[in-house]
Amino acid sequence: MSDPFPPATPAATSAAGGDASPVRPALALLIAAPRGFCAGVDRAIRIVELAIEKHGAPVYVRHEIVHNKYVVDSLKAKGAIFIEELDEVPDGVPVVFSAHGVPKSVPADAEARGLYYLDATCPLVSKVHRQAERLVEMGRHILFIGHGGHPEAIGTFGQVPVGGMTLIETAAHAERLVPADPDNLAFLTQTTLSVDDTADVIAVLRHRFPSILGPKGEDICYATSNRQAAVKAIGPQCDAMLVIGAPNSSNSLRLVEVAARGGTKAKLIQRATEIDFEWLAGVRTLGITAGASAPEVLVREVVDRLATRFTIEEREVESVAETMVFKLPRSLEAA
Ligand code: 0CH
Ligand code: SF4
Repeated sequence: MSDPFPPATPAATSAAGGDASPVRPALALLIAAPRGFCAGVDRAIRIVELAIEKHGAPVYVRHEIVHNKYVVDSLKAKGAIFIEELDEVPDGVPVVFSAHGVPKSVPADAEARGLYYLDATCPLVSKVHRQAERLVEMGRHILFIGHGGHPEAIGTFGQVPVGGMTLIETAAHAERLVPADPDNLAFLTQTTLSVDDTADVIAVLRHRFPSILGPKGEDICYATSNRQAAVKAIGPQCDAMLVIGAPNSSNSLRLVEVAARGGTKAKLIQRATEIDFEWLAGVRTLGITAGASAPEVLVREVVDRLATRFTIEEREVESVAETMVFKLPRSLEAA
């Protein structure tokens, strides 16, 4: 493995007459870019903040606005209250739906109750919802490639009538699927999947069901694929990789997998306090990245804690520049 940085000089300080500070070993940090917040996460968090500014606290949020405890706790401190189901929202209080999207029944129930709601579903998730509707109108049965139980999968299933969609989680599952009408299929995907695994599943589906309709590639979003590409770009130069993100964050977990499959041992951590220094023994070059729901402040926190034990040299490696920004809902534009 090549060392991308010159040998570090010991961090020992020598105040007049020398001092006994311990020598900190060298650690090169390769920090992936892009990493961290995507346009959909930025927008979703902003919607909650603006809703609180405009309507006053409390504002209810259905499900974690994005899968990150630090973000959720910061919004709680500003006046957000997080709940899982709409029936936990009192009458007369605004409610925001999370970035992952909701089944159609959720806004319908809110309207039935006369609740004011704001939908923070990422526009790229909403786009998949609209595709699902169109495919159902065309009479196609949809195979949804995604993770069972994930809120995005639940939200997308909730766009079509019961029985109109089948979940496919793996290529092996796609191999053994026996659809009722193999000539009348379509597929869609979750936005935060592994690019490589999803390509395998789609290859099986296209081979087995040549008339299947689907997006050109898949529905994995730009942010998910860019973050995975950035990990692939630095992985071979790293002895280990830390991914900052939450255990329930699909896109963050995929970054750990991508690094590990590339041969770099990788660990998901939520905060700097979770750094395992024993695990870092012998590591000279450490990769760092963050899932789309992890704020940059947590990356800095991790680097700062590493700097208490190592002589750090950090370098950001950008594999692609991101410029995506999503518009806010009209009702909040002037807030
Ligand atoms: O990666 P998942 O979908 O679990 O969600 P997250 O960690 O909250 O990241 C933001 C993506 C939200 C919807 O695509
Ligand atoms: Fe949107 Fe992709 Fe970000 Fe999800 S990860 S919020 S789909 S941009």
